[in-house]
Amino acid sequence: MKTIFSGIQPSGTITLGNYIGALKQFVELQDEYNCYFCIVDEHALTVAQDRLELRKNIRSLAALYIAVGIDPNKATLFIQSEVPAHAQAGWMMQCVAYMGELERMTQFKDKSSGKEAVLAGLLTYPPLMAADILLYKTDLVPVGEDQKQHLELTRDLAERFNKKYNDIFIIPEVRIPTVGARVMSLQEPTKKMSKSDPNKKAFISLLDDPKTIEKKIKSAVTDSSGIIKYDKENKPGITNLLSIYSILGGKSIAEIEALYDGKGYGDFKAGLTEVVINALKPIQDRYHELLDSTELDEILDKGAEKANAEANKMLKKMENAMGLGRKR
Ligand code: ATP
Ligand code: LTN
Repeated sequence: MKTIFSGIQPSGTITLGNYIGALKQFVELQDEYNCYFCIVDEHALTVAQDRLELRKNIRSLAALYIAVGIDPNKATLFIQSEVPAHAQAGWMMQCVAYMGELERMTQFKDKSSGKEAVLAGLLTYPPLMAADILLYKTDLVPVGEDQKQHLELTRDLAERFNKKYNDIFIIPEVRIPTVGARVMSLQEPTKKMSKSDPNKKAFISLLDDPKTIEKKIKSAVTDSSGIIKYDKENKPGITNLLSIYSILGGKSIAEIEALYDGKGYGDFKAGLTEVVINALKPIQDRYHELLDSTELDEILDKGAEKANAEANKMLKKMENAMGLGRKR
């Protein structure tokens, strides 16, 4: 069985973007692959966090992974900081990466632009991500479109390490979904939907209640033509809503266009609201059952144990390759 690794930051409640771009594919892949799914809490430290909020978000994300359908008997779910090999290997990968290539990452440029104080970790984040992936001999990394550049860097770093030190890493492939790889902001449909967007109307969180979902969809930015048609260039708002409708409602874009032919945005938005609420209802029910359960702790304990065992093997190989410590 081939191995999959992917991670999500506990930097807020996950959005429809994270669900459609990442989580939904995880669920589909868990039968065919040996999967590691990680709550990358160390990555979340790259921007300011409130410690109580972070703790809450970590647990909430763990419950959501299970609530959307990750089966702990098939996949290994764990928290990054509970597997120290990640931080250790992350440091080693920082010593393989060049400043120039880190400064070229668009996520770094986006998140640092206009900020007075930028944490060093925001720049050195991709080598930690490379470590996450490489520790598990990962073959495939399912992510949304925005992570493609980080994956390319991971491959470069792995190849550089293999050449410079010892040929120990598998070079991972990226897997981007064919539809929904980039769900856009409801307020600025040319920007990706992001859970840390300060404007809460820009995203639908997986835990939003029906009233909130209705309000957010009502206020979603569209255009003035009044026609429900897929057109990325000229109608980015409607196009984004159509994609969400299609993926969550299980209808093709053409079917939805036909359904709302001659109708206005009001009808379309009401239909979409119903689709989103219905898709999220079972997830939210399961989430609330899990959140304070000991079942969730047991899943995370077991996950950390398995991940530690696997990651430590590769960490030893990395230390030996680089000449760290003593030979053991
Ligand atoms: P943040 O706002 O804190 O940067 P984020 O919402 O961008 O967070 P991440 O934790 O960085 O989310 O990403 C988790 C996964 O979700 C990644 O695989 C990422 O590619 C995917 N993803 C994030 N946003 C979107 C989006 N708008 N559309 C599709 N996939 C997305
Ligand atoms: N960088 C990713 C989160 C992330 C990740 C990973 C994704 C950290 N480590 C390893 C896949 C594999 C993000 O910001 N979405």
